[in-house]
Amino acid sequence: PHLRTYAYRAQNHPNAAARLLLETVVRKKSNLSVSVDVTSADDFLAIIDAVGPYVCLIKTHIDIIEDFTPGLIQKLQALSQKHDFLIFEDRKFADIGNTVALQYSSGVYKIASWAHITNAHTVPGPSIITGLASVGLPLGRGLLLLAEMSSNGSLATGSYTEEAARMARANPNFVMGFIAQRRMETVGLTTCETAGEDDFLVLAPGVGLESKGDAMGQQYRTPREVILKSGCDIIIVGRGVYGSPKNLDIQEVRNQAGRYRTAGWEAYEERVLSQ
Ligand code: UP6
Repeated sequence: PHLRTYAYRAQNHPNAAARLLLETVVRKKSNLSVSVDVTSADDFLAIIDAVGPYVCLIKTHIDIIEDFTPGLIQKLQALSQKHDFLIFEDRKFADIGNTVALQYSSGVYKIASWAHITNAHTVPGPSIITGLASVGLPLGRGLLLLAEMSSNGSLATGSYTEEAARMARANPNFVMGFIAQRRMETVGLTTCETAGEDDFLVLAPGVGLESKGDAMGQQYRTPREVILKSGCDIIIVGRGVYGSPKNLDIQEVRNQAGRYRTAGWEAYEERVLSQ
């Protein structure tokens, strides 16, 4: 699927949130998702307003905001309308089906009511998908499975990654793709199986143009390595765009978002043309 255009894939995807995301990518010529990992609501909104024109998707960790109020979600949704992007809450669910259904629908954050996309670890097994789908599928939401992680020493490798790929293939209506570092179509297939027609989007974190990593095990690759060489679909960039939240320079945030958007899009065009 990654050899096809985003526009073609938008027309054929079985998941509603994936279709919306691919349509947004095409409209905005952007495969950039900015991860807004700051703890103040004002900084959160200022960064999103600045990068909004350059992104297809804003990724949140809503539980790190110190001064969260439900009004923040209304402001986030207003920015999503203003700038035409989707919202991905990077919740990384990891419990039994009944518990994740409650965590997804209820509590302070009511994630399912505003996040088009969320994600889950596969460690509990397929029942985590059943639990989340019971809430998200009727709302037209999409789920990403964490098949790999960008951090050094990650245990999500080998047969764990293969099982994640199989779990997605068994649930292609709600599972729209993966958090991973490469394509997953052929991962975990037995020798007599061939890759099906399923189109799973691969969203890749661990992307930076300058730095190779941080002091806590994060590892970065360039947009070109991620999109062109590894065949991923969306680059997720956090600190590469906004630097240190301690000295936010909004004009610089805007410039960096533009720079990552261009790098991601040129790598995609090169990928499509190379076929
Ligand atoms: N993230 C990773 N690696 C993964 C999965 N998720 O970095 O395998 C998330 C982090 C963070 C963002 O939780 O929100 O992506 C990366 O931020 P950074 O670009 O500032 O390193």
